[in-house]
Amino acid sequence: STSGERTAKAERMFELMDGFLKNDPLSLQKDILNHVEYTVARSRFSFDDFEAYQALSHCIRDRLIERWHDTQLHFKRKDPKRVYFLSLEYLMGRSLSNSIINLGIRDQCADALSQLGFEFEVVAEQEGDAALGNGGLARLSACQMDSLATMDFPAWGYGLRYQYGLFRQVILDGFQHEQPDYWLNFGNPWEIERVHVTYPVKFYGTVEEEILNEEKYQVWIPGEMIEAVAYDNPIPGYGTRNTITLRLWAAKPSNQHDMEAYNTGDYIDAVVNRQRAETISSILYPDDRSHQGKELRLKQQYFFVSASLQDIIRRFKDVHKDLSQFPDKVALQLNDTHPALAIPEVMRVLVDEEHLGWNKAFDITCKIFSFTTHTVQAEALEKIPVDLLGSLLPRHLQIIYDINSYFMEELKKRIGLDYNRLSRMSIVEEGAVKSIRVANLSLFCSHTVNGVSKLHSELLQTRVFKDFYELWPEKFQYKTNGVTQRRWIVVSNPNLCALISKWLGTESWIRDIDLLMGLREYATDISLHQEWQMVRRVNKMRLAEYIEATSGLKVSLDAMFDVQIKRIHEYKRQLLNILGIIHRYDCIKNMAKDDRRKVVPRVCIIGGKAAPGYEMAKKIIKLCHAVAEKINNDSDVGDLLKLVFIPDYNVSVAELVIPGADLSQHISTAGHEASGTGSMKFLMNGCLLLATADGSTVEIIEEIGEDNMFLFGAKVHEVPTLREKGSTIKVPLQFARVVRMVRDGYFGFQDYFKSLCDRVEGNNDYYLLGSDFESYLGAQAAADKAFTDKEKWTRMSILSTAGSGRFSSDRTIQDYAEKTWGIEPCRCPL
Ligand code: B1N
Repeated sequence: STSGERTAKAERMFELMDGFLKNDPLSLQKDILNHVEYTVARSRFSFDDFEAYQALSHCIRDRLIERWHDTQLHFKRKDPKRVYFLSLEYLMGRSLSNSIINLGIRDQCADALSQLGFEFEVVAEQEGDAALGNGGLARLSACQMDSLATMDFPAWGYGLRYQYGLFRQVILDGFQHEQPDYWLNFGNPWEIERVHVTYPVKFYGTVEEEILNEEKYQVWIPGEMIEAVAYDNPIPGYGTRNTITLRLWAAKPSNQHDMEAYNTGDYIDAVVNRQRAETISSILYPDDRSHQGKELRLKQQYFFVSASLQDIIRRFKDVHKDLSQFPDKVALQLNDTHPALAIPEVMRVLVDEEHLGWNKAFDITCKIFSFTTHTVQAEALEKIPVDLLGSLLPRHLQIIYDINSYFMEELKKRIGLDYNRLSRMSIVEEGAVKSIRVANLSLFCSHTVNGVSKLHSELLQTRVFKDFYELWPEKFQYKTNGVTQRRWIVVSNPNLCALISKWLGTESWIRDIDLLMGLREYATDISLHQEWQMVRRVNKMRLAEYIEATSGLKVSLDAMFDVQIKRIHEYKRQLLNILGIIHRYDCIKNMAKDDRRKVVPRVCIIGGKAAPGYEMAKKIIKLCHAVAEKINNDSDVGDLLKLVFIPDYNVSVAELVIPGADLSQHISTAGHEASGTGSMKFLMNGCLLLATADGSTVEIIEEIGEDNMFLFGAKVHEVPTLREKGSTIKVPLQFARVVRMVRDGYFGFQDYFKSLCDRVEGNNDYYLLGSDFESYLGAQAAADKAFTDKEKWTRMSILSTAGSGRFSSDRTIQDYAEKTWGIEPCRCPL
């Protein structure tokens, strides 16, 4: 049929469908009931909150699909340069509220539900978290997808569809236990299975030489083939029709390769073997930062990279013939080194399959990749053992060696035969276990590299990648992370959202975050103060109810809610926080009764997961519980001090806790937190920060001023000297005292906590808890004092929100689009 006929046919069908879905409450109700009947298949008038959630989600999904189709069609017509964001992790959390808000139909949905006898909040809470990631890096990916969609950028996210997300944390007797998160149990309305979008992904085998038209080519004869199936997750923008795609790959056994097995072998065994293919995408690795050179992890990385690139190249070739135009149309963003196998994979396709010639292929490769690193320490950089890579991906290993020879030649031209430096910079690390330095590969083959905060980027230039920076300074950029105000204010703090809009006289700040600055004008306005305090109090109430429901502990709303929520790591120093709490407890105990009236009451809240194999982190969790047990049951203390560990910290828990926090702690040893994004979420919500000058907090200080937060601790440049001094540093007596209390078994579990105590004393105190302790207590005292001055506190709180604009992921994405990817918005017409 001609294209004219096709258009006519499409128009006829569209008419038949009665146009787009409608968003008035009545239409929504009809659609909800429709889904109750036909999708959820419940008897019409008896469905519960969860089924209402399912039905409403499907209604929203239908609406997303409409917009998503239009967006994809629009992108296809306009054919702009696209960005492909490659990340092994996305922490999406819940989708319902977020989608409804971005579609701009929150009130209509709430009306529709209430007329059916349901409450919107309750229904939304039925949804489980999509936790396909570990922590900050993964949540950053999710925030950036929201910004890419909202700002109309032609972008795709690619990742893996793990069947098991990040483990659930269960606390038994104060110890962390991990339980599998089989999150797809109840179905997932937010994805669309694309049974026809599949690609074969090859592994193992050998490389052979082949001669074609008198040219030599390398041909990879794979030993195993696994099918990648696409699952599309539509990501709606706010205040725009644009809805982009997060495409996640699942592994399925391939139908092609094992006919032999069926014919000759045991049928049952053959099927069982086939099924094993699915393990590739079955589980998310729960360690952030430590890499172990596991084969499955490497398989996951290549699996997702190979499928994504086949998809990207197919899309390009649908329109263009000549791959030399690839860099004009495609930007590939490496989210840390996890997807770095994309580099040799692009080379392999261009050289072995497209026969482009090495130089031309390498030129194209270097023009399309950009690389973000989220790591601070050299030790945390990924390495792939050469043996492992050679067996799993023999051709890729060859290509990496070829890239390295070329790299070494180039280097020698620049620095001569400085062998120390050459071996430091080499992509191949010799040594007991010969391995590939993935960061060096990524650096050499990307046109730009960036850290995730100003401080972090400087550290990259002066420490981790110093050698590279000296030779290619123009490659280095810095980007400051950001978080999306749609999720972290509009969804999670609706009352504050309404208040901000009221005082600014507009909702435009939801798309244009700089407008938040307008709040500064009212920072001393008494009526704003009253409304602000009211909103904060309601949020605290919500949090207090949650605490009571999860831990049985009743907390006073007049106390300062002091929160530290993030992954448990020694460098993040949850231990410093706990030792500080012990000190506070000790002081209260030793006070005369009369003096206790002067104590500012606190509810200390700690939450976070420890990697299953990270023993020290697990001990910190146990210590927190042991200390809580003691304090919370001490009648001398009462409401003056409570300690709560919130179990199973995740995105939804964060949405509840952050708006209810008065004070939040970001207390990593200076130079260890690449950025930190939790601080930004608290800041947006008007929570004051108690922090060290590390990662993003350095820039937060620039925005809101040092006097608007509680800063303490050694600065980055002081850390090395302090470490050298080691046990000769005088640690405050209070510090020695609280560590001794733990050592002496004051909180029980004396043997178990011994190694934890050893870790913070003398030369072992690598993260400098001892030397920062006094200054930490000073900052805590300053926070207490400020809290007693309600007006001052409220002003600081308003100024925090007002100063949070720079930490929106909209700003981050604008930066990437202009300075790294070279892409422009492509807005789908309404
Ligand atoms: O990335 C965040 C930063 O805000 C944090 O400071 C940083 O610690 C975090 C291997 C990681 N760095 N590295 C990881 C995650 C998973 C994994 O398998 C490493 N995460 C960070 C966003 O920039």
